[in-house]
Amino acid sequence: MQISEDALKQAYRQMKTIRMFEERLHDEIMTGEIAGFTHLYAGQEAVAVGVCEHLDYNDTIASTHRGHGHCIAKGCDVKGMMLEIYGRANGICKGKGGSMHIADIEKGMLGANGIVGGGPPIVVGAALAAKLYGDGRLAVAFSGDGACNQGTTFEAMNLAVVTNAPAIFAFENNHYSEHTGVSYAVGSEDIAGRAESFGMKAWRVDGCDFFKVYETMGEVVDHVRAGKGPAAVEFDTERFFGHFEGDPQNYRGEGEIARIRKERDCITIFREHAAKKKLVSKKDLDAIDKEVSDLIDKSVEESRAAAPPTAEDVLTDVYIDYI
Ligand SMILES: Cc1ncc(C[n+]2csc(CCOP(=O)(O)OP(=O)(O)O)c2C)c(N)n1
Repeated sequence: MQISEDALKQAYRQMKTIRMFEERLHDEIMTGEIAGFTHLYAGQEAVAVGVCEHLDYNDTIASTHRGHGHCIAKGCDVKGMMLEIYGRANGICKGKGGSMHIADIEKGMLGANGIVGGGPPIVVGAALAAKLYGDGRLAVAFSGDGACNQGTTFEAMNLAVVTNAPAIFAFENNHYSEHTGVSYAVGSEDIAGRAESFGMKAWRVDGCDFFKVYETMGEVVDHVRAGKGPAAVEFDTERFFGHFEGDPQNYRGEGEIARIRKERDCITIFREHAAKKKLVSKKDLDAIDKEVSDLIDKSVEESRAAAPPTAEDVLTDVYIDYI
């Protein structure tokens, strides 16, 4: 696998930013200062980063209700995101989207989405536009194991195949849809196999290992950019927090969270692999931790001090013009 030391450091920086952003949010939400629903992505960082490291600035992604990781991995401004989650007027969506609806069209981040299964149709539209313009862009839909059961996802996969659209369906199988286990909710449990049955090539990979995700995504992106049609990847991953903040997680097995945090933490796996193969020094990784921690501290400080939108602001940005 070809990846430079700088690119590895950047990938680690992104994963660590997602982790610290979310751990901090987990604490800050308890203060009552943040309104609305928040779904944390922590545990799944290797997927967002391993996918987005292969994307160009002009490629597009669509996210889910668990969108912070995808936004950060696609290059959205971290302070702007924190301001947004605090509902501030200078947030990335002027404080009107909150945690679940962060979008940054400039960065190719077409939006987090409160509608489960909402991303795949959007991404097929973006992929078809890219095909029409012939500009070589591709589009990625992140979806959960729950979203793989939605009719919108089936229709999107079928349309992508029949139109040979440059779309990638990235299924993050974290084993739960809200509080329902995948063994109960997903018939056959073979999500990649479902995608294959629509006529596209599909891969399965351990989503907790950045190196495996990165390597697999290299093949997937090459396949799609070469015009060989859409593709799907099923990532076996883990959700460290509850479905939403405040979820008591009674449905999880005894010791399950402690076990996945010990054995399946993508940050630990990254550090161990980097040390074993002598890819990046511990000193450099520790320096990144410090840099990210300072950024998160500042973003929370600024968000607390910033002003919310005014009553008049409610009437602006109701519609937007994409052209
Ligand atoms: C169309 C629709 N149906 C139901 C819901 C309620 N809902 C919100 S999140 C969720 C579970 C999604 O599970 P999954 O796709 O596996 O994503 P994860 O939460 O595991 O990241 C459901 C059913 C919704 N938001 N939209």
